[in-house]
Parts: sequence; structure tokens; C-alpha cells
Amino acid sequence: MPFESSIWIEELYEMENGRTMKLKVTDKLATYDSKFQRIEIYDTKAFGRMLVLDGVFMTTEVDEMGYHEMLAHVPMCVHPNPKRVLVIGGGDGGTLREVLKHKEVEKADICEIDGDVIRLCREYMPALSCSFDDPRVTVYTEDGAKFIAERKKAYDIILVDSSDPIGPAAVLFSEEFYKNLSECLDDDGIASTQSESIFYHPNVIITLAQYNKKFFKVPSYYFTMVPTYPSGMIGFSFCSKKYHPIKDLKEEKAKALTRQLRYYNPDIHRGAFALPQFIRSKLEGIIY
Ligand code: SPD
Repeated sequence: MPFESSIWIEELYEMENGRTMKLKVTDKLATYDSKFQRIEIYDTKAFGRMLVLDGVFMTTEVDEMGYHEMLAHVPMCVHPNPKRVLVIGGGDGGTLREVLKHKEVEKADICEIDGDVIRLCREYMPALSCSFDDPRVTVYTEDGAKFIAERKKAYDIILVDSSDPIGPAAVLFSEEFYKNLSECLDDDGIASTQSESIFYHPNVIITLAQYNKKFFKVPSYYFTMVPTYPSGMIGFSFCSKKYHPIKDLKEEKAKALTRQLRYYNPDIHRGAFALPQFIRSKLEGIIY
């Protein structure tokens, strides 16, 4: 009889008001207390390898494409020439891997505060961390909020691949951060930022939509499916200084890219901006 683990890992759901999620794990590959957080990597029965930060499920091999492809390709298939790209956070490398699928990219900077996340993901999660050695990549192990505050009009695209607004990532959900995000982008730049779940975090989404509207000409919000995240979904603020998320979609480019992807395609792109009425009505007058 093959060994069947009966160990379940229960997520620490601080933000989800008495709700949680459990996954059966078959092996614990790493646990490390870095300067910023506890980093754990598991083998799970149903979702492949999983990265956990401070008890919160960050990404799994099986469903990460719903998150990383949508964070990267939605803005990158709208901007006509995304040459200079910055990823904030994203130490597992999944977003960077997607960015580098765009041939126009000349420079892909990644600013991750915790170098130990990169180190452990490079060792244990190669399916995600496979792009760090690409010659277009520069890694900065710094505070992302400070990094963007020090740079003006430096990027075409900024992708904020953060954890939740508790712990080291809290600063990435502030008004000042959205102001600096806008100033760090060129005049036609676009940022996409991790903006939580419409079911569990409507107040976070509304607050971020207000910042988005204040500092960007074309503010919007879209979402995607990720079974291991709270409520099985997560969304992103689409913060654009010029381009419309649907009218300016580069259809042919998006279609061609789809051949090497598992989640994103032009129809998914358009559909992701259609929000259920309960959240759409709350965002009415802000971004709708
Ligand atoms: N509630 C967990 C949200 C995590 C979002 N970021 C994940 C990072 C994956 N690169």
C-alpha cells in the first residue's frame, strides 16, 4: 500500500473572518524564518508544490497560472510597447516568467524585499523560478515602496505581486504607494496590483479603487480564478494612465501568446472585467 499522508495544513486566514482552507500535504520541503517572515514549502496531494508565507497560502504549482498569467498578460497585452517592466514582490518568480514571454521586453526588474523567498523558490519551485537567469532580469532585494518612490517615469508596466495587506506587504496598499506607482510609470504606463477577493475583501477593493481613480486616468478592476485562494478567486486593480483595458487590447498579440499559456486568452481578458452586480454597484461612481 503506498503511503498516504493524513497531514492537513490549514491556512491562517486572518483577513477572512472565521473562514479557512485546508490542503493535504505529502512532504515538508523547507521551513525558514527570514528577517521578514516564516517561509514554508510543501508538496501537496492535489496542488503540487506550495509556497506558504507566515501561514498564508501564496502559490501552488497547479493553479498558479490563473494568477501569474492574469497579473502579467492583461496589462502587457494592452500596452502597445511594454519594454521596461518592474515586478514588485513576486519572489517565487511566476510573474517574471510570464513577463519574459513578451519579446518586446528589454528590461525586467524585480524588487522583492525578502531574498530568502527567491533563494528557497529557486531551490524548490523551479517551475515558477525558472527565469531569474534571463539576461533581461535585474533582481533588487529592497523595499518595493521605497524603490518606486525613488524612480520617476522609469517603467511602462509595473506589476505588484504582493501578499496580503498584513505584515511586510501592508505598505503596498497605501495611498502614497499608488501615488508613487503613478509617478514611477511613464506617461502611458499601466500597473496591475494584487487587490484581493470580491467576496471576502470588498472594503480593500473599494479603498484601492479610490486610490486608483485619484492617480490614474483609466482605473478598473478585474478578477481571476485561483482555487487555493480565499473564495477561489482574486482580483487586480488595473491602473492605467492612458489605455483602456478592453478597447486597447492588442487582439492579435494576445491570440499569438495564448499558444504558450494555460489560462489567459483574449476572451478571458475581456470577461475578467465583467463584475458581479454586488461588487459592481459598490464601485459605481469610482471606477464604473
Ligand atoms: N491570500 C493570498 C494572496 C496571495 C497573492 N500573492 C501571491 C504571490 C504569488 N506570486
